[in-house]
Amino acid sequence: MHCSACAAGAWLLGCDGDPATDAGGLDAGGLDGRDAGLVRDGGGACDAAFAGGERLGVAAFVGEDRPHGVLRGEGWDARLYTDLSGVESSDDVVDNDRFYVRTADPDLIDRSGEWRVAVDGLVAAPVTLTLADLAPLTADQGAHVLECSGNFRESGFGLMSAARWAGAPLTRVLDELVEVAPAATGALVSGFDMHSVPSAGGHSAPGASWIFRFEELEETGAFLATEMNGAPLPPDHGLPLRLYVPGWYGCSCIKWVDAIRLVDDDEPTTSQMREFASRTHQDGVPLLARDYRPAAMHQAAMPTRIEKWRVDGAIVYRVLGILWGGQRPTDALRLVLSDDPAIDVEVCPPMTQNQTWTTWQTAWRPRVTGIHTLRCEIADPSIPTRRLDTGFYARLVEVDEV
Ligand SMILES: Nc1nc2c(c(=O)[nH]1)N[C@H]1C(S)=C(S)[C@@H](COP(=O)(O)O)O[C@H]1N2
Ligand SMILES: [Mo]
Repeated sequence: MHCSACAAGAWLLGCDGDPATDAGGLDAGGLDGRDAGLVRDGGGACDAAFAGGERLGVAAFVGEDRPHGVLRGEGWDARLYTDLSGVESSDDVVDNDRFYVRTADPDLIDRSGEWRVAVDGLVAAPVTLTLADLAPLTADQGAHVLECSGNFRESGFGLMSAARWAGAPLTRVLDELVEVAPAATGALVSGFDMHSVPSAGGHSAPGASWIFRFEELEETGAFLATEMNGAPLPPDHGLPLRLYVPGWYGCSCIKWVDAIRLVDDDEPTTSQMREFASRTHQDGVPLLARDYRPAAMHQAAMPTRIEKWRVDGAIVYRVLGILWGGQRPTDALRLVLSDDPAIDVEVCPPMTQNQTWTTWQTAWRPRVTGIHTLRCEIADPSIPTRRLDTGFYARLVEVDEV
């Protein structure tokens, strides 16, 4: 999809009438007839294998039945899953209405007065910050991908989205607006987290806070965000203020931030950190923040859409996907197939950054019909890929013709 129907730039996923998004390939049973017969260009530098071909439809992922794009549930259990099948370029961001939601705007929040962030703990004197205090430090922070550490296959891994953010770097906020005591080694950031409806089965515990060492704030460029895709934060995404930690899982990106406490090395982990310990790859459940590893996303990759094409009289599948997470760009992507030899994918255009996702595609000629498993590997042992190693992002697809 080159989405010429959309106005300039980056709103591809929110573009109404967008054929790829409308195809909803993740949920559709079998091939999507609505796209049959559509001739795509397939003549670009990176999709030359499909030049002159005919796109016959989209092959469905199997076992992914959660609806996309609608907010369901209440409070901590509210979820909106993003349909990732339309991502076609590393520049794509998800518009604010379709960005995934994990925990809806708390019904008990009070935004009637001026929003205040209480800063205390190891400081010369406690201060209260307002949005006006943060404004002079607020700047564009670029596009980033956010993923819930509890992402899962049945949702099409739809607890992941990318957006362009604006905010105030937390390091600068602490340097310029707070008199931090010399004993402090980090900051505990908390957000409003009271909902009248409890989480079913105690699945999510109340209390949203995370502790960051100063070095982590500096290295990640963590910022207090006030804008998402050029608009004020939507209520479900933290209006008026949320933390954003580039490269870390969503559980550390506290929404509705209302307090910051300066702490030292003896600070116990928060309930939120303990709740998410295994999902952020900790050893056991660390009791002290200093024993807690950065909640950084390892390099990951997965297919996001599989199209069936006819090219020169033969059936060829076009596998489109994304790469995200990690600490440095890689070109060592390999697509591992249950019934066919692995494919070394040429990432085109190459991956150049780890902030937001990178798209890739490859041609696949399955030898047999039926349900195939697809998963990605990074053929570079120096790059940590814990979730790829465990098969976390494997997807099943049904091939009806070869
Ligand atoms: N106050 C508060 N902040 C929170 C949460 C929460 O439940 N309460 N959930 C966290 C989790 S687990 C994730 S994945 C992200 C989701 O952000 P989003 O809903 O804007 O996508 O918010 C994080 N911040
Ligand atoms: Mo999450």
